[in-house]
Amino acid sequence: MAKRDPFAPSPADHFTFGLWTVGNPGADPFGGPVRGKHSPAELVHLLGEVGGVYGVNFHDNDLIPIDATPAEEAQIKKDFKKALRATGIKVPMATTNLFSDPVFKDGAFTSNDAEVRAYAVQKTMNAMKLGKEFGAKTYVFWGGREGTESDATKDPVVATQRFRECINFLCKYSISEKMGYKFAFEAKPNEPRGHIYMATTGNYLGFIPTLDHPEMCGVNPEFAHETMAGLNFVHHVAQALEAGKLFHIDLNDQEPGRYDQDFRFGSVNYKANFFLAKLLIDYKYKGMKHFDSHAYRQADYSEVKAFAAGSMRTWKILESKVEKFNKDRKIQGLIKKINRGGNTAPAKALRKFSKAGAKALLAADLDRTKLAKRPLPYETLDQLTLEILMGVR
Ligand code: GLT
Ligand code: MN
Ligand code: MN
Repeated sequence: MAKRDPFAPSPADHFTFGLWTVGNPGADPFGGPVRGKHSPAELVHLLGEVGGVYGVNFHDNDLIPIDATPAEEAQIKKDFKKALRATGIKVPMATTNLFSDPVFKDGAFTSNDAEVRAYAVQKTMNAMKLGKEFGAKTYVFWGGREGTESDATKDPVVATQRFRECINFLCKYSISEKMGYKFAFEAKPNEPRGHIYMATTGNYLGFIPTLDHPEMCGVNPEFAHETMAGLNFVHHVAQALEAGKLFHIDLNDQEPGRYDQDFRFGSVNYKANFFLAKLLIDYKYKGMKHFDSHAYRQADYSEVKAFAAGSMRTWKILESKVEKFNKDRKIQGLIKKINRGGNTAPAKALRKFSKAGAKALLAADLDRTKLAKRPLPYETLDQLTLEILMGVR
């Protein structure tokens, strides 16, 4: 019997792709499409052929072109449903395209034109209905056009208030229609706007508590987005996770300081993606792992399949490395050693404030010279991590 591939993905891994990811035709700002366009149903079959995929996500207009006739819409939905049935692939997430059409050239929910804002909300309401038709539970908001090139053009405080007004309305719409959506906000520092308002996941974590329904709102961080700005993505995800707000995640890769690359997951930053996998595994993240990336412009559709398979395989490989790291006695011994001092009286006093505890803490003998001399074997710890990643340990 052939040996089971330990890195083979399965639907239980909750890997998902977007119609816009595997269906990306390879256009960029300097050149047109290089791959022929596939229909939504064809893309579902492509994912079915890759194997192990749990779900496919879409923007309203990935599925139904913005100017489709009712007859065309009905046919597309019928074909898409048939492909989903044939492959067993689900639709866990949906979103709205609030960035491609010229109407959104100055933003959607933050546009200076109140009727453009109303149109953006109307388009989202229709897209939420479309998502529900296919069983989507998470609704993503990526405000790619919500920003400015020049701050002479828009008041940033007013923009935040407009954004809030639209989201509050849509939360209430989901509730009143019993849609049961969870909203997940996706930050990005720039591209396509010169400056996007909600630049980081942390911006959204600050914004969510100001909403009327914070309980149904969380975040959808994307690896490439914090990385573009030279920030540590893992730390952003950790803060969201700790706050119970990690509703969805976009996995891909990116070199800092470059254009929005959306490379295959794990293709650039092995180490950062290892620590991301470790974070999600250690803290038992149960949501979807969405690969928001596209194949190189040189790829044909057989290479697109290799790209999709590679994304999932890389996660599974990193998963096995996390297991190795967590079982490594030397590493775990060092981790135990560096997290020290927890059973001492001052540390205990710190855990819960009391007047007596504060008094005890003030009186505690904490010798800073001695504390500073305690060893921190971080060089060793990092080298051991590298050796696991390189497969020599
Ligand atoms: C677009 C963007 C992504 C978002 C998608 C959802 S659209 O491709 O670059 O990061 O997740 O709107
Ligand atoms: Mn991106
Ligand atoms: Mn994304």
